[in-house]
Amino acid sequence: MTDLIADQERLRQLIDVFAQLSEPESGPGVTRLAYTPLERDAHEIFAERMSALGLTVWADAAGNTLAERPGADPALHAIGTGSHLDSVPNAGAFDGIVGVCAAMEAARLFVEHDVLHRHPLRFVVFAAEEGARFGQACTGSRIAAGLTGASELPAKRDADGISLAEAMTGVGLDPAAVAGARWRPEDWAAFIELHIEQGSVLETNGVRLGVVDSISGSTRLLLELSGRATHSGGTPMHLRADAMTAAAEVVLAIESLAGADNVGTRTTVGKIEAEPGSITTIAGHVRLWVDVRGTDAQRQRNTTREIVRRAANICAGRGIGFEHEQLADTPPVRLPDGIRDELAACCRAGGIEPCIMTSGASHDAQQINNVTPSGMLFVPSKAGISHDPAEWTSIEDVALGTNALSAGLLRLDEGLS
Ligand code: HGY
Ligand code: MN
Ligand code: MN
Repeated sequence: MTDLIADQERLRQLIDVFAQLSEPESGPGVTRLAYTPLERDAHEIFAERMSALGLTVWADAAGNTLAERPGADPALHAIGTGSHLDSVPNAGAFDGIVGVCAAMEAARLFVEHDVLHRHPLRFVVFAAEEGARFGQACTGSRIAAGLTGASELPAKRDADGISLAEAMTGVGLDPAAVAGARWRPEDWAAFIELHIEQGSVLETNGVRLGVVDSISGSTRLLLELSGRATHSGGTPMHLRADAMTAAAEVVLAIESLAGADNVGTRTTVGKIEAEPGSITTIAGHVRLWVDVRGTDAQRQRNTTREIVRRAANICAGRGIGFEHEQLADTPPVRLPDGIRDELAACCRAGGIEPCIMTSGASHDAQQINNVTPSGMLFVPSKAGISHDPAEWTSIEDVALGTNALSAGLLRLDEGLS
């Protein structure tokens, strides 16, 4: 790794600045959802700090914020790095934030040390990476990659019925203009992202840096089960159309489809809503949100199909109505060996043999890899916890990841034409 050493105290302060931006009265941890004023405030902090370093800063119609430091050879295409600043509800303070803070620290080091680089370097904050609010993950980077267009934005709605398009308009963006936010492959040479692992492989193996060679795909479903709401005391057991007990059987069937072999297919029902939600009324309507992850595209599709088939059969057997909607679908991706090997060499140059690994979580780099060759660096997550206030990574590991990131940018700058 170059002699550019990240400043741990600066990183700690920056992480704390973003961690303060959380919805009031939203409970423990950080809640800064996609396309909310708080997410825009976080992008504004990034923009101000990058402008203060003398970088050119702009935001696109998707709400992605980019900062560029020109290279010595303007004919060369940009090398980018970055991540996201939105969170799931009651999140930790590191998911996405670490990649943005590391990019900001790398930019600062390059400016303060007057580092020369040939390619333009772009530091990026993607909007709306989390799928928690609208079901679709990575909206900002999917728009940049041309995978999500303006026509899809009005249909995706949050729990309050607000559409993606309305939420974007509500924070001053123009959803109708997102085609203009699409990245042109010819403008880019590579993209790399630093992220917390959100699993426990690094910690379990005592390795402080990971290099990602593949990223799991994810499919998200909404299942609607319709029974009959009626009195819980007056209705004998054999005369019920109980949507809740049907849902319980469906949830366990979904879990069983991930299989004991755990080779990379993971199924989760993390959210359930029952109506009318009264202790003395049998549930007449239940909604389940399903998350299917897979490292094998065919198996991910088969698992999703089988979930729908099993759920329909269970409901039919119980006299319960069944409908389903696919909310999102992203295939797994294998990241290019060339970028992977360059990042691994950076880790080794810094004295660390990295763990070459799969990401169970989805990431912006997964989408951006459709535009330009992309790679990822991981730093450990304590006890593998993420999407929870207990999510934590040591500032020493954040700094180590930042050093690998800045070295990676300069190594790619040297090696790419
Ligand atoms: O859900 C995910 O995999 C990521 O945290 N967006
Ligand atoms: Mn993330
Ligand atoms: Mn996340």
